[in-house]
Amino acid sequence: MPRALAPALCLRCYSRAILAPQLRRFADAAALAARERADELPERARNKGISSADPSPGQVVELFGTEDVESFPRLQKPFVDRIWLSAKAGNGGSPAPNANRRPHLPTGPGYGGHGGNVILKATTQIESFLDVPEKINAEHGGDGHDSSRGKSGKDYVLQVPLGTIIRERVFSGERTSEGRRIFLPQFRYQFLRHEDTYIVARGGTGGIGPKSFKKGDSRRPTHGQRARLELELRLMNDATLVGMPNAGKTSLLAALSRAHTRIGPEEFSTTRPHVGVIKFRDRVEIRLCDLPGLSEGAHEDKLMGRRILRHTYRSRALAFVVNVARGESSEHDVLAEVEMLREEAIRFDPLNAEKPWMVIGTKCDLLHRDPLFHLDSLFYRLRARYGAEVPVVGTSSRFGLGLTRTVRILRQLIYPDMLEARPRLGADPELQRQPKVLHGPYLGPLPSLGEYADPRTPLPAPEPDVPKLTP
Ligand SMILES: Nc1nc2c(ncn2[C@@H]2O[C@H](COP(=O)(O)OP(=O)(O)OP(=O)(O)O)[C@@H](O)[C@H]2O)c(=O)[nH]1
Ligand SMILES: [Mg+2]
Repeated sequence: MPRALAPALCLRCYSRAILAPQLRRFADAAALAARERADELPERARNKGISSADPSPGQVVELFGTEDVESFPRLQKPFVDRIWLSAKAGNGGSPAPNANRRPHLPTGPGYGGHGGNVILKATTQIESFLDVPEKINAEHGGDGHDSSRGKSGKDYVLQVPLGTIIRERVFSGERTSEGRRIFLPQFRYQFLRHEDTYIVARGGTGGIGPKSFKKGDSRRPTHGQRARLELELRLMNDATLVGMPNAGKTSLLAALSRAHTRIGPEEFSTTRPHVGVIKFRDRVEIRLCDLPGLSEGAHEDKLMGRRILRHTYRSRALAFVVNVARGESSEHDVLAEVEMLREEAIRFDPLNAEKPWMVIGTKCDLLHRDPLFHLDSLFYRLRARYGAEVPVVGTSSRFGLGLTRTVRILRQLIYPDMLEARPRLGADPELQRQPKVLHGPYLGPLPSLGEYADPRTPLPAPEPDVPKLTP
């Protein structure tokens, strides 16, 4: 045997002896899985309550529609958007007893240090009040001692997410039947910019010793302020997806942006709001917020409706998401569902009535006539009812249909005056020949010159100079 063939033969032996049995095992496993999948269909049909051997087309659609490759169950990070906390600023320090202050001792023991303030600071780095402590105490000012002035206490700076509203809980003067005081919240401030700060409790001033001044205006140290606060987070976003449970909101957000969380066939798979960012090539950004599902009565906090709707407060447009592939067994009309959702949003906050809105029909990939029928009827009935054209888009998050149109409409709703981002136009000789888009010498007629538009027409000779009359 020639030497060069030896390794090749060895490889063939190896593949026969070791690889072939392994491949056979793989093939057997694949065949078994395929057989199991084929057996599964009647099982799923039975679970859905379909008993006959030949299900109707509607039932088939429903059956295949729920068949799913679900996302891996993702942990949704706990989210806290409303808390109560008590803040206490530091007290002022006492001066050293009987200390003397002289002109050559301007910062001597006659002074106590000032107490630290409690300051809230907005940041984009955190998203909720999860790690905010319930009690905050700033440092007290130090007492004056020996020959030195008391040290001022350090400020306590608490970072809170952007979109936080600060309310102070003020004693209303009334008590409950058990004698507990009733506090009512009063608005103080809201954070809309990164690194914005607000002092919620001021530290006390340090005391001045009794013999500090000859005129005797000594001062006792004062106490730091105490504040009972209520912090509420209303997320910063440009548009919100509002819809019933299982309408496909999270799938849509995941298809449109990089935000990704639990998507599942069960209702209320989303338990907290998520914000995804859509970035355009001209650096415009749209923050889209996905909310948990809403149901009728949400404005009365049914199924935590008010706590969900609070995040629509800062959005500039609302997108109502409805599942248009609802098959034959749909209980509700699509238009009724859209109107119910809008009504709930408006009842929660009347400002929502003035926001531009659109309707997004989801799951249009399901092979059924219903998506088209529902979308069509929605568009015409909305137009008849509201006079203006309400944008209605059909989408499929699973197959990426209608997403560009959705994004374009959202952008038009949020930034109606801004030009739309268009791909750059290729070099077109026709374009280059028009005035104002010249890239080379322009040789055509210039319309502004009127009858001398053609450059070959000689311009008229200048008027002969008229001799000036001398006085
Ligand atoms: N066929 C199809 N199924 C979809 C589409 N979008 C979502 N689904 C399915 O619909 C189900 C619900 O999707 P989600 O995105 O979790 O719906 P949701 O509105 O966020 O639901 P909640 O968070 O519970 O309110 C999941 O089983 C998805 O796989 C789609 O475009 N086509
Ligand atoms: Mg969801």
